[in-house]
Amino acid sequence: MYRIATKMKLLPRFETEYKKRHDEIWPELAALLSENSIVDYSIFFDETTNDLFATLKVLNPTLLDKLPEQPIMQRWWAYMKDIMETNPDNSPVSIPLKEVFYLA
Ligand code: RM4
Repeated sequence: MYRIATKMKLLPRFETEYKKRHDEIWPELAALLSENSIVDYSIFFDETTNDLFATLKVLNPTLLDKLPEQPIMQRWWAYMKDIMETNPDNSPVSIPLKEVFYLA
């Protein structure tokens, strides 16, 4: 089991819309994430900076390598790009965070 944390950035004034889209997450995207061994996936919002803090657990990290090329993932990123900071391939700008403390 691997734990991963990343930071993404929401564009200003889209908190409600971002939450709405995730409240209505596509069942096929949720299934894709599960199939790729992602569990306990949360995203928190920092309203002072517009940072999104994502934390998730992965049972098999090698599965993550192929996730960006999956058509559902590509469609989701294209759908989300109007409200997040994104890379030229539509993936969200995602900064990996280093763990400095863990208490099981
Ligand atoms: C986020 C972002 C991530 C995706 C989650 C479900 O806004 O697009 O890449 O894994 O949604």
